[in-house]
Amino acid sequence: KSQQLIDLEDKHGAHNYHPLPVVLEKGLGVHVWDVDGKQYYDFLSAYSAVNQGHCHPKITQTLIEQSQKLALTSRAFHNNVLGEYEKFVTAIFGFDKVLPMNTGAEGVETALKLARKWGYEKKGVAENAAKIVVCEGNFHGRTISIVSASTDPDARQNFGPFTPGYITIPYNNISALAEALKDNTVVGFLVEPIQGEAGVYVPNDGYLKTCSEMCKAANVLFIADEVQTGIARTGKILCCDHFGFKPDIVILGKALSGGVLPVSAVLANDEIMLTIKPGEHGSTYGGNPLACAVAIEALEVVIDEQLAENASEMGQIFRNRMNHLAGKTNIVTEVRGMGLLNAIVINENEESDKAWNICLKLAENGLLAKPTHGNIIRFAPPLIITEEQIHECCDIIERTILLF
Ligand code: IF1
Repeated sequence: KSQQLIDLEDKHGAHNYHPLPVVLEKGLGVHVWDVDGKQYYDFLSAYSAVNQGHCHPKITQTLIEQSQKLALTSRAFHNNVLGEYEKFVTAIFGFDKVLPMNTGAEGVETALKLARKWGYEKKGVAENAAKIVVCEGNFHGRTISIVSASTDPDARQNFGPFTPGYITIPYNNISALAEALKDNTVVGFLVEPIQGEAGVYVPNDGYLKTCSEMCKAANVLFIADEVQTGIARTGKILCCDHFGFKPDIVILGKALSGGVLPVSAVLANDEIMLTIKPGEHGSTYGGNPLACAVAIEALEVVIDEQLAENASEMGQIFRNRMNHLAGKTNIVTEVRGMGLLNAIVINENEESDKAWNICLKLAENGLLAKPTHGNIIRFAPPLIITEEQIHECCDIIERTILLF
């Protein structure tokens, strides 16, 4: 049955992904099941969108109830959920206002537009001269203006012409940012607190806070893309909270809805947010009642179930076990991450698809993970995982890797 379904995708669907040969049918909590009823631990969590676990009963219940009342009005009219959600989410993250969108990429595009708008109307940058500083190895989404900032050839190849106005600097490099900030047409610095797709690169402890201070001194907006690192994934509600500073703009997505429908958000204070006037930006589904109701519930679950604290504790156990494994085999050359956003680097000097083969074997042994950028395997389970489950999963990873 799996093969029949894979063949349907191959025949009738775009070939824009290369999935593992697993066909999933059911998900609940940390587990997913394939069409043959085989159970797996999900260590990808839909790229960190199901932090609360698959099909969380409270989130699903809210989805059902709201969808039977009012799902979509468009912003041509008010609705009774949007204001409640906006009050709730701005209080949790500590910003004056939120601009609700749908996908992470739309959130990033919105942040880019806000930074430019603020740059012209508040900083006084000459029209159409605004620049945004981005980092090598970034991943911020798949739209043309976002891949215009990418350094990944696969993300850019034959998608030009590209949007101008980016300055690219190395990640985790203070002096490179200092140099870029000398250009007074720079309006924003867009950065992932941890570079996820690049391979879970955690910057030096002082990097982000120092960048934030340098941006403030240069009257440049610090824009944190927390689409993947946010919502408790790294052990704090925002990854930036580990480093003791507040970004000027925060972009959220993925787990903001607990994985039941696309919900993203851009948070900022009035000076920045109010530069966009009625009719200057929006989206059909942005701020729809269904998304707002689900997002309130998804965030309440994160708080009530103390998922940030759990992510921090379980992540420490996970990295300790992976470092122990690295001591027993030369296949694992590095372990890195924060909270439950972790990765191991595979020593591929002999075979180039060893990480892929390890993931195939992990799937056979009941754990789903996928390599990112060749030899790096990202491990990101739902944040509800228990200590007993994390040890069972480390046993599976250890048993599998020691066979290679
Ligand atoms: C794919 C991974 C990639 C993101 C950050 C914005 C977005 C993402 C930091 C855009 C999305 C997803 C996209 C998905 C695979 C996954 C991903 F890092 F999470 F693994 F690609 F880098 N900012 N990341 O990570 O959000 O528009 O997708 O809602 O495109 O294959 P989106």
